[in-house]
Order: sequence, then structure tokens, then C-alpha cells
Amino acid sequence: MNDGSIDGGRLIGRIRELGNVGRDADGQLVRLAATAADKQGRDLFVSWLKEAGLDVAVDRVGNIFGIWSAGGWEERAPLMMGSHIDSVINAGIYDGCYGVLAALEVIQTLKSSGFQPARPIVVAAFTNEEGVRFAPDMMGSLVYAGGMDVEEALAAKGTDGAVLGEELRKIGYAGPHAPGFLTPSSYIELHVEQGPVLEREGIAIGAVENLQGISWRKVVVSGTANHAGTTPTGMRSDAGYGAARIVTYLRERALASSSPMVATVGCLALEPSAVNVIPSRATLTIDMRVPFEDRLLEEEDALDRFMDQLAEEEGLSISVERLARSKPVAFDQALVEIIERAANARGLSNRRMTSGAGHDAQMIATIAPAAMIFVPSVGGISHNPAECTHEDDLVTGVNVLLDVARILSLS
Ligand code: HGY
Ligand code: MN
Ligand code: MN
Repeated sequence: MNDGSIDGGRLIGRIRELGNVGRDADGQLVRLAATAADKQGRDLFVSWLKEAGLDVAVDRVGNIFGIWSAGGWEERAPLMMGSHIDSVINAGIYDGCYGVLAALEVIQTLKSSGFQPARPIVVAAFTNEEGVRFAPDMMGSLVYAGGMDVEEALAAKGTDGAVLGEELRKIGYAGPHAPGFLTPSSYIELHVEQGPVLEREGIAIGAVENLQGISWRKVVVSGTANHAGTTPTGMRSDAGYGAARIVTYLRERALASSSPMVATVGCLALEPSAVNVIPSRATLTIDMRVPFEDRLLEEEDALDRFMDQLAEEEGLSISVERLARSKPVAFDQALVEIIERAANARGLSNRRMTSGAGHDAQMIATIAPAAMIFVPSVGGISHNPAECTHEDDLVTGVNVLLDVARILSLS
């Protein structure tokens, strides 16, 4: 392919092929960080990197890098593009994988067209972006950017009791390189929007200028198991009721908030989980997000006060563990403008936007200029097997990434 445009068939084919790796017995896509399924996905991605003639490097926390540096530009900071290939549970096939495979497609297109960059170009696949098995999310890029000690990350215990460092060794991705071994000149991440905005407004490209703050907590509500039939309501310390009050508090708080706030209780387990026993314990996770740091801090404080009062009123004890916390991030304005100009040059409608989801770009933004490109998600659905982006939108996004990469690697 030498006319300088991407090979859409190769891109779509790889997205589909990688999307079939890690299907469980029910056909659900589950490729959690550092599992055997993740290894299969990683091995497939690395095979494509080698096919493309790239140097492959893996760092100590399992981040994978495909490096195009032929021509002796090693001494120059590389242009980096990438995302992640781990998934949530029962995932779609585009989240993360699209950005990683798009970056590889851009490099292969530039290489085969005889393009001569002035600096190396790197595709990155960061470990454990989703944070479903090991918290926090965006862990690989957080460590890479120096926001988390690599030893602390490798010691992280998963929801299944596994230890990340051992799991990476088991799957053969405990690499030799020190996280951060390459400091990019700039970082661009292409991602499906995962929200409804672009589709609703009929816009082709999102030039992402910022990303909201994220607060993850694990909460354990402890009460007293008792007989469901003999215990008067006023004498109960019902952990299940306490958890339900937290869920409804968060929804009411989000709806009443003066700023865009979302809150989710994604995990909820009751013990002993018997039909006629008042729950003695409820274990839940809370994901709160607000685009403004001061407001997120306010919401965290308000939640703490609510839970203290709930505990007192209901005779419960409530413990809270912080799982992840990232501040809102503003991306590099100059890069956002380059993305807008690239979209305009192709006659593509585009708009600036905030990312509701967390991304590796927010971590790399702390060590290099970074920005993101979004393409529309059908129905705004994501973290769901129905996640979909139309093929022509996928190709359009990669062509914009290609144009941006040309500009950023020529200087
Ligand atoms: O949670 C997030 O926003 C991302 O999908 N890790
Ligand atoms: Mn993602
Ligand atoms: Mn995701």
C-alpha cells in the first residue's frame, strides 16, 4: 500500500482477530490484565509488531512498545501513540485495542510509503488500563509516568488474590526495561468515544482537550446477621440496607450536582447471601467522576460524612479503602489544535470535548505533551459487547492519526 493511505482492511481484520482472543465458555470477551487470555492477546500483538519490522521492548510492568527507529534517530525522543489491549468483563472489541492497532497501522503505512520521520515513532500497549483485576486503573501508564512505584505495582493483589508481578512472570511479560525508559516528544491516543456526544451531534472527530477526575473506593459495610423473620426492623443492623442507602445516595447526589458528576456502584456482594438471613456484610465499589478537582474533593467529603451518619443511625460499621484516584487532566492545547487542523484539512466535522472515561493519555500527559482523538460510538455504548463504531468512522480516525503523526514526527 503505497499511496499513503492506511490499509483499512488490515486494521479492521486485526481488531476483529484480537477481539476474538479471550472469549470465555459463554463467548464473552474477558481479557483481564496479566491473565492467560491477556497473554494470548499480547502474543498476537507482538507478532504483528515483528511482522511490521519494529523493535519490541517490554518494561518491568509489562508495558509493550513497538519501536520504529531505523535510520539512527535513537537519540531523539520518539513520537508515541498507543492505548491498551486488556479488557473489562464481557467487553466490546474496540476499547483500547482500536488505539493500539491504529498506531501500528499508522507506522506500517508511513514505513511502506517511504516516509522519513525525523524521530523514532513508537506504538505502546499499556498494562492493566482497565483496573478490573488489579487496582488502580491505568496502572501501566501510571507506573510508566512515575506516578506509582513499580515495586508497589508488581506487589498489587488482584480481586482473585493473584499478585501482578508473579502473573506477569507467568505470562512472560515481566520485561527488562525500566518504566519510563523512553520519554516521548508527544503522545497521541486514538480511542472510541464510549459516550453519546459525537453520534448525537453527527460529528466525525473529537479533539479531546481534557479528562475528568476519577475516585475509586472499596467499601465494606458490616452489620449483624440475624433471623429475617424474628428480628424487628428497629433492631436490625442490616448491611444490605446500608449498601442500598449508599447506592441511592450516590444517584441522588449525581442528579442534584451543579457540575457534571457520575457515580457507579459496579460491584456489590452480600454475606452470607441467604434468603432468610439479614446480611452481616456488604462489600461494594464506588466509582465517582467529576471534571473539576475541587468538586470531586467536595463529593468525597460529603460521601464520607453520609456514611458516618448512616453507620451511626443503623448500628453499622463502614470501612473505606481507596482503590484509585486521579485528578482531572488538561491535554496539550497545541496538540489539540493540530488534531483539529488535521480533521479540518480532511473536511471532517470535529469538536473539542471532555473525556468521561479514564485513559492512558492522562498519565502520559504528566511526562509529555499529550492529547486524544475520539471517533463516534454507536449508541454511546461501551464496556458492553454491543460496543460498536462504524468501519468508515474507524478508518477516518486512523487517517487523522496518520496526518497528526506525520506532522509530529517531521520536526
Ligand atoms: O474506567 C475507565 O474510565 C477506563 O475504562 N479504565
Ligand atoms: Mn480504554
Ligand atoms: Mn475501558
